[in-house]
Amino acid sequence: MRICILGLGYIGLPTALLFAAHGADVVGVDVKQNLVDCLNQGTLPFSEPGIEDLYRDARERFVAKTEPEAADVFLIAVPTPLDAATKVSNLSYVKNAADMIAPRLAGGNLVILESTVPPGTSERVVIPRLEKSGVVVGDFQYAHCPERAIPGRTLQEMTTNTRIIGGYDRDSAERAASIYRTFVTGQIYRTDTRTAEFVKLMENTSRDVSIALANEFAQLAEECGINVWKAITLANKHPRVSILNPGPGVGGHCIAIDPWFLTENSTRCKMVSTAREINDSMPNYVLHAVRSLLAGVRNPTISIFGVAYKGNIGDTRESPALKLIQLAENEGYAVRCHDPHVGEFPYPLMNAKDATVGSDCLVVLADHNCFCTVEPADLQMRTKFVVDTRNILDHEKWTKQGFIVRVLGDGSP
Ligand code: SAJ
Repeated sequence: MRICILGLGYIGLPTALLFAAHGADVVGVDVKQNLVDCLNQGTLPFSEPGIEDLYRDARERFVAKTEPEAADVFLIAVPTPLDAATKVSNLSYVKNAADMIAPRLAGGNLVILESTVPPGTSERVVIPRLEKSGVVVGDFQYAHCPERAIPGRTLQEMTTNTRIIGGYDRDSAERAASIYRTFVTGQIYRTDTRTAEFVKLMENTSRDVSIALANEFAQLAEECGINVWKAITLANKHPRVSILNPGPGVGGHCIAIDPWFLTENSTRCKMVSTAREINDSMPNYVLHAVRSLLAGVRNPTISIFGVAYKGNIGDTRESPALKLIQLAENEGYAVRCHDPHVGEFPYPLMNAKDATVGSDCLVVLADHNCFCTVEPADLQMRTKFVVDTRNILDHEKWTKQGFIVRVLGDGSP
């Protein structure tokens, strides 16, 4: 089987390597020439547990190119960004991928869309573009199979998670299922394309709303002088309650974006957009906590630990750190950043010592495990304030070293 995978990002590349390592001949396609060159020379563009070993297993059957080639199966895994100004999905990469496939499409081919899209996109946008080939759907097969793997555990989850396959027709769903079966050990559920598109968006929206609720609880708990972390632990003892963790906001390329895909055509829904607003406002709330600690400190400097959007990964897309840094700089603070997991970031990254020497407040944003073992005695800060937005530090240890520790939602006055 020959598979042509368009988009070699966080989803497309691992998917391509998994197919190749399980016996398919894979052409990975990306418009970025330097990414294609690097991959063909053996350099991976990002790290994920297990991906280097997988790449070694896949290499014989994987080649990267900038143009698609004729294949039995085409798989689209390109980004679907959100237009920040309009909060409407930008489908240009998906359209472009379909347009690139069309001239190579033949009867009997299967096209799979993995990219997350608003409901109806397969029928209204992707299939009509593919049909410009002169081959009509039915003569080629089509399925939407949204990816569900979590960054940091991508390979494991791509293999073991359940998959939803939305087939244009029964044959399309069966064929797509049999292809994923080459490496997926989780259950495979079949449905239609529009339902599959909707299900994917519901999943991420549900998580966004749950996090927003935790963030709202954190703010309410503070107003009541209650520690939200202790309260959540107790509430979660209930057999049917499972509250998530508050934090500095929701980042990443999925949960911070996908809910808008669900509501972009709706005139009446409120909860989804309210949750988005709550989560987007969390950096403001964190800054508020920093500001109350730093009142009276002249020319304050703050040190941000963890600019990745979440713990133990190096991905900074839509990270709450970006907004917090901008807000803090606009407030007149000098901001220094430290993140051992992140390679590239719009602001300079420093080691822990340089980021904290002479600083007035340490703000822990991403819950990297390595931050739990930072020794407060090693830090030479001017003013010993800490804002722990993830409740991950050993607060007793920090307090013993003279730090005033403020945990997001801890109810302290
Ligand atoms: N977060 C909290 N509190 C929590 C959990 C998460 O503040 O209790 C924050 C994280 O710090 C992060 C954001 O939410 O900033 C999102 O992180 P995440 O770990 O919840 O999810 P993602 O964005 O890394 O991956 C999600 C996953 N979706 C679901 O769990 C429903 C993953 O399965 C999807 O494949 C992925 O989106 C995607 O690509 O759509």
